Amino acid sequence: LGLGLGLTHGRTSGGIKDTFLKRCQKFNDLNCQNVWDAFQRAYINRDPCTVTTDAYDPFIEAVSFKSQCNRGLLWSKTKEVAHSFSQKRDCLVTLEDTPLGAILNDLTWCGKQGSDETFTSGCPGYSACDNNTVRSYWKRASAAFADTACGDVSVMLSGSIQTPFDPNSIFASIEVKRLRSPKVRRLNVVLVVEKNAVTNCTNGSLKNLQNVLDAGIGYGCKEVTRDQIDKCSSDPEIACGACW
Ligand code: ZNA
Repeated sequence: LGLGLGLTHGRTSGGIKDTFLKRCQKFNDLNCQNVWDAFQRAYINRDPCTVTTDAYDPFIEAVSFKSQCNRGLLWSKTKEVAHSFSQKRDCLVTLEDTPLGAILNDLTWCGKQGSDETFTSGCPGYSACDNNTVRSYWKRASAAFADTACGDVSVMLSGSIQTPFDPNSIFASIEVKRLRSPKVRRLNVVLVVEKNAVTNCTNGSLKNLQNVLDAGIGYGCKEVTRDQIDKCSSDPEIACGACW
């Protein structure tokens, strides 16, 4: 029994810590051991359904942001296309292109009461409980990212669903509320339309988006095909301003 548990421990916590440190070290200005310690303190020895967004404050502070004037790209239900664009072009930057997002993207983690380990399996699902270890993290990191946005902000939303501006999304419930005029001048919606598109920029949920925007923030919406986005991703000769 002792041997079995010891082995599991070595594999699980060693695995995520290694990944975390490797990703962290790509950002030269970070003290990654301190960053890992601050991260762990948020959820270690806690029930994985009782981790609040505030628990990550020390970690967020340990990893500061550069402000993203005119380059901030938010996304909701468009993770793959948003990252395929932002990873190839410098003109737009998502949370996952910054340390806070890059270090934890696609990882699952949680703690357990009475244990000092980090687990990567057996964690509650993303929507299993409110104060979920992973979702609280993305809420907190998204808030920090939205706070650094300024000038023109872009958001990629999906034209393949009936409600591109989903009130339950982190984009709607957290990020939009933190965009404030006059620091943020304008929000440009890129509505990604593929062959299976079910809606366009006249969508009712997008009216709701305009209505909740802070007064003074301009609004625009463009329907852009996936092909157009891919073409701009792969052709650096096309100026970003001419992509859509
Ligand atoms: N990198 C991430 O994994 C991640 C990033 C997860 C959640 C949020 N974010 C931030 S907030 C990101 O940088 C965007 O700017 C914002 C997107 O959040 P959203 O508006 O809630 O968008 P979404 O597409 O509904 O969810 C975002 C991601 O969360 C998804 O791609 C999944 O990885 C995850 N997710 C959402 N709902 C579930 C889920 N995973 C499992 N089960 C779910 N029900």
